[in-house]
Amino acid sequence: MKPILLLSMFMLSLFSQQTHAASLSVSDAWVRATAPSQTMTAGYFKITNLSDSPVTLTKITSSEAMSCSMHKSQMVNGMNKMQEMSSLDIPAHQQQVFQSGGLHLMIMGFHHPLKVGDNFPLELYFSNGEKLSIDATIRQ
Ligand SMILES: [Cu+2]
Repeated sequence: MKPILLLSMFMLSLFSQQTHAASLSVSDAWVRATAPSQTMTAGYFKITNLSDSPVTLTKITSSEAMSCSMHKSQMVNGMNKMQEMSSLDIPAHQQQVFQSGGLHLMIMGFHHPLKVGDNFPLELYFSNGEKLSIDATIRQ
């Protein structure tokens, strides 16, 4: 094999190691669009812990809103109740799904009405020091 080819393969393997170094991945992130007078909305996504250790999601923020809090909807005595969660554990090689009727992100104090098709930036902070910046799609 020619040295130049070996070198480029080495560089390629270095690159792919780096892109897979993050132990967490977020997919299918979206936020519900709002009417002009609406003051809160919800966000949903799937989060996967690709690592061999449990990781805790400790905080979510957005540059476009005053507050983002993690909530869990539960049926209590036939009534739908929301409970605020200060953090969320993600076991090793497991996924947590934020979806309608379960875990969700409650977003309050956004600066503009959220329009379908726009993006909504979110920052997720984790107990292992990792931080993920994502763009959620705004949908109806
Ligand atoms: Cu809620």
